[in-house]
Amino acid sequence: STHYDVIIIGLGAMGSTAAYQLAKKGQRVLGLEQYGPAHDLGSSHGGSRIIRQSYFEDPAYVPLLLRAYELWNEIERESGQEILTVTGGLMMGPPDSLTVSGSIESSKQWNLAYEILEAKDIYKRFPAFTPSPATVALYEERAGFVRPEASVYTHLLQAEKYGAELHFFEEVVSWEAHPSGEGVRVITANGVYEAGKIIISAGAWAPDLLRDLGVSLQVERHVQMFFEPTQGIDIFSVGKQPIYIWEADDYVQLYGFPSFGLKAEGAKVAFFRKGTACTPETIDRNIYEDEVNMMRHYLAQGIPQLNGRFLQGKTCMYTNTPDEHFVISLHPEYPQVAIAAGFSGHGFKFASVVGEILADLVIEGKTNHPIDLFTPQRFAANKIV
Ligand code: PYC
Repeated sequence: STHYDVIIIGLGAMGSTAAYQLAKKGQRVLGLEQYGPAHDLGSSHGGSRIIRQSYFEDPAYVPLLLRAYELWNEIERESGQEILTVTGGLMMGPPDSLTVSGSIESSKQWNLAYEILEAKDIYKRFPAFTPSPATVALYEERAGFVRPEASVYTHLLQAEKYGAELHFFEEVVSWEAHPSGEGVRVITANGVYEAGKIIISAGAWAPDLLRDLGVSLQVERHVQMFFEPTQGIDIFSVGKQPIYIWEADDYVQLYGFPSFGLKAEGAKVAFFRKGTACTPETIDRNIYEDEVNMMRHYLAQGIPQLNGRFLQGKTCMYTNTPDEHFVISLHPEYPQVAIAAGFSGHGFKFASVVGEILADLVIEGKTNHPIDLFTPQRFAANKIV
């Protein structure tokens, strides 16, 4: 049987970019995916994901974002496929909201260009928004969106061009790492595979595969909603409408996009966080009127022209860590195992650089990218801070 350098479990956002990076560097790669390429059952579908640099979650993400942009541009050049669209971005909310204050902090720390807009300036420049008088916004010119399905698909195609072997509709039953620190074995529904290293990038399916890691990963159900504008699509078009994260006066966070792609007669909007706990097996894929009405309640306040006909809702999963920071690391016990998990609803924009980091980790055993924030050991019991 073929002996691989690296087996990748899960070919979604992160597995696809890792497969691409590794194959390009000459590694013999086997990628295993339980569904088809760029499927819509996990966390990498719905046409668009926000990308931004003034990162309110933590300034430590900023250098990774700067590299992510470079790599998004690189895969676009290499493939001829458009993945990243820059639209500008508004981080809106009360001045003391994390959305606004955290974005300002990251911008200052990394010297990123930004503007602060008062409520009336927001409305003047971006008339889709009717913010309350207390609202302010950080406007960031380089924010925009990436196309998740196009990213996954393109990285997989390029990985295959560089020689990666990709198996779809092949579910992993179990994996084991040799206690010596060398070699792994993966058992699937179809066979047994051996390799020097393994990457576990299984998204919402990671909690089962990573039980021994000491990190509690909680999967959540979320809904991406598409609404038709009440007075024409023009003010929601790319070029006029930026991406936005809006923390309402009650500190509930929403986010949205200009009109694009799948439901081009409408625009996508969703709640950020506070989904309902689920597993990939139990997630309820139905969309309920009360959740659409909950969104309408916020649209009526802040984006009234988007409060038109409900066009479509699509469920999607977050896989949350307790502190909502990622897990990207070699396994604490097995150095031949790399993990990318718990992206907590804000990972996709990083997929390009996470692929590079995972390739570093399995080839070099380390990376020069700053990933200290993402160690699973931060959750270890009795950790001395
Ligand atoms: O990462 O920008 C983001 C985001 C917004 C909503 C969910 N994730």
